[in-house]
Amino acid sequence: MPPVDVESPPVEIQMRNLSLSGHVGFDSLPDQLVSKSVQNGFIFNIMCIGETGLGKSTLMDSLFNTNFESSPSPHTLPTVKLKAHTYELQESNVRLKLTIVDTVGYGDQINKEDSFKAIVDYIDAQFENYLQEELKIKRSLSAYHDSRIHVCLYFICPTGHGLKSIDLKVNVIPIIAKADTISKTELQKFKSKIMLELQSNGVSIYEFPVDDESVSDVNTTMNSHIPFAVIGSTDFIRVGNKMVRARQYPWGTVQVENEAHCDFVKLREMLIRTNMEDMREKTHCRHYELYRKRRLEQMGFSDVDADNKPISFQQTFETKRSNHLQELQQKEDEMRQMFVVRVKEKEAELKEAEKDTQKKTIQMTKRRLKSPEKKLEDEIVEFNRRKAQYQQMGQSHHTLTLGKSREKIIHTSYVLQ
Ligand SMILES: Nc1nc2c(ncn2[C@@H]2O[C@H](COP(=O)(O)OP(=O)(O)OP(=O)(O)O)[C@@H](O)[C@H]2O)c(=O)[nH]1
Ligand SMILES: [Mg+2]
Repeated sequence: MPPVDVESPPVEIQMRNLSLSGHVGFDSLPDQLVSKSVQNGFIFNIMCIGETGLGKSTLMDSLFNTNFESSPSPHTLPTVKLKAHTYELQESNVRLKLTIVDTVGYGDQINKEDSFKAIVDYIDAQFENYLQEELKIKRSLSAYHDSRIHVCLYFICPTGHGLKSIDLKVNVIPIIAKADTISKTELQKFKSKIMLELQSNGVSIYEFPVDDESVSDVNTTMNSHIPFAVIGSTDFIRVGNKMVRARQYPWGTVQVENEAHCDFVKLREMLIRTNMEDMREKTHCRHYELYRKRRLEQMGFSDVDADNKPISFQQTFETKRSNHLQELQQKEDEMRQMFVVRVKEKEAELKEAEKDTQKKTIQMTKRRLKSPEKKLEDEIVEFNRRKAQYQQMGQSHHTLTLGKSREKIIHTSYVLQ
């Protein structure tokens, strides 16, 4: 397929304000949007970070006024494990697919750095899954179960000290857990101390938005109450004619939803009733956007070229493709050259070996030839010796015939045989 020409001709765009002379109907768009959203249902994902037994599960039960039936975690895990549970909830006609991610065993390890890494990896993995879905040619984002973390509740122990410098690329809301274990005067000091520590550790926390007029007042007030000091409970007591969540002690009762007792209501108001949609939006438009940008840049994509001129996806792709082909060609050339060198080396080795073999064969043949030659030489020597002896004997025989004893002649002829 020929490349698509991405440069469009300049078009002059004119804007004019017109008034309508009758009802058209597009004023129903917000209603259409609401109806569609309600039909699709909503997704909200909460991550709870906090030490074992800090009241995370109890708070979730209290926030959503249900029983998620979670079981307590062991204290002895070698590493932090992340467990996600998804629940389908319904209130009026609105369906909510809620996922609660628990950091099982958090804070129980000696090496706290590793436990933090598991959390960051989990958060990134959810962003990555979404990105992969988005990059598919055949996307099904409407049916996709979005598991990106919309809010991370960071549970702080009221007796703890020294906050870790967590750098999470999600909306973080710090909360003081089990706030019934801290006195009123201590609590204020503790809150300021935490805010200072978070600031000095460079932890960026989620702030309730103040740009929307309808919620700017309440959100501004609420921002000043962070970190919320909360209490959770699965027990109920009767107050008047109502059953309310409470914790009972020998000296009295704390009510979870009593604003004089703790900030639970403030948290629920901010987290669920006022800013849930803002957290969903910020997750997508801010945190995910940053992740996506970083990942696409890692993959080598960019909106501008080296001269800062806009560059299309297709151009980037073509450049990457030709670079890749060039690299492949270079590798192939290198391999070919290497092959030639290796063949030459082998040839030389073979020649050397051949020479060696030839030498050895000649030596062996020589050795083989040498033995009959030696034999022949020996025989010649022997023959010559005998010949000389015989000649000598001939002479002595002549002498003998001239008068030597018979016995001697016989002896000589014996030697000659
Ligand atoms: N004092 C006090 N105790 C609480 C509060 N919330 C929970 N607890 C108690 O703390 C204990 C642990 O509560 P969980 O909600 O299971 O704590 P968790 O953080 O989910 O614990 P793991 O999941 O095991 O890490 C239980 O005995 C709760 O009753 C609270 O606000 N104040
Ligand atoms: Mg729990």
